[in-house]
Amino acid sequence: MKAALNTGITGQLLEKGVKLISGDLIDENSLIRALEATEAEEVYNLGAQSFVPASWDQPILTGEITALGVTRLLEAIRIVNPKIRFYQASSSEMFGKVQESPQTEKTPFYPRSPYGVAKAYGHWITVNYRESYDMFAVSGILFNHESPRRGLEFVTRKVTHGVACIKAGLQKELRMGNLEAKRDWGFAGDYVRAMWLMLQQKTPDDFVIATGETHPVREMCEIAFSRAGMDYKDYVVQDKKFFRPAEVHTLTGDAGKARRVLGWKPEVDFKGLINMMVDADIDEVDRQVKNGSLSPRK
Ligand code: G4F
Repeated sequence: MKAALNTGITGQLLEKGVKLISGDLIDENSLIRALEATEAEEVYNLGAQSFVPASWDQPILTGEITALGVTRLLEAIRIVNPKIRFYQASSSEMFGKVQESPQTEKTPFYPRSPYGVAKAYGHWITVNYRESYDMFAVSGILFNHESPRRGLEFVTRKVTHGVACIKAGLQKELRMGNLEAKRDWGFAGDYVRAMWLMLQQKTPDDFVIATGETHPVREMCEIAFSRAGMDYKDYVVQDKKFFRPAEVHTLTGDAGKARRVLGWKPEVDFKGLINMMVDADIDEVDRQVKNGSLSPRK
């Protein structure tokens, strides 16, 4: 049985046959009950307070969920069935103020936000349970991964949805933060395949998952607006409100180990990814305008 622990927001686009079970990374007993009810063989922990700016507003909540939540889940596995294979969603945000480039599994962490610090804890507690209890527990150090299902607060989707809204006459401009920040962006579908591969190996290990290409936010805006026949310079406005107290300026991953050991490589390139997201948002906004749930400005 495929089961997803519903720790808050119910996804609108769940695959048929997936059963949602209520639970919370703050509530140990709910995790134990979910593992017992599903007789899970593999657990993928993608649960987190995952929006970096929110982690400065709610650093303690972020630590409770994104850091200690991992220990609660590992403890629940140890109690119910220590043979369960565990995947922890570690993050390139742990590299923060990067100590070398590109970043590999051996690059030291220097997180730049309460979120990054919490993820570093989650990463090391996973390593520690593997070494302390001989559990099959692995971390995927995933660089930014995006798709049309991305939340609207993250930069790629904010831009692609903004493009669709501007094209439909629903808004006139797009207010953004630091356009010079650079990220290594890949397609979430490719990255989920890597997560699954990690749990099918003979021995547990940690892997960087990335494309190895880095692009500035500005270039992402350029591609997204031009897909809809517009020039981003006519619509994008920088606003101090969206700058962060401490920025991660640039991230580039080296997924050489994943390529060698897992046979993994990404199939969607950067431009293909942004175009896919713009096309999906244009279709979705059109549909909402037609059914009256969104109306153009007079
Ligand atoms: O899309 P973002 O909010 O993603 P961020 O902070 O890199 O984190 C994402 O990827 C991580 C993997 O490395 C995950 F662990 C994490 O959970 C999340 O999924 O911002 C990307 C960059 C930043 O440098 C930000 O300053 O875009 C810059 N940016 C510029 N203007 C903006 C904006 N980000 C957002 N969200 N909104 C803006 O208006």
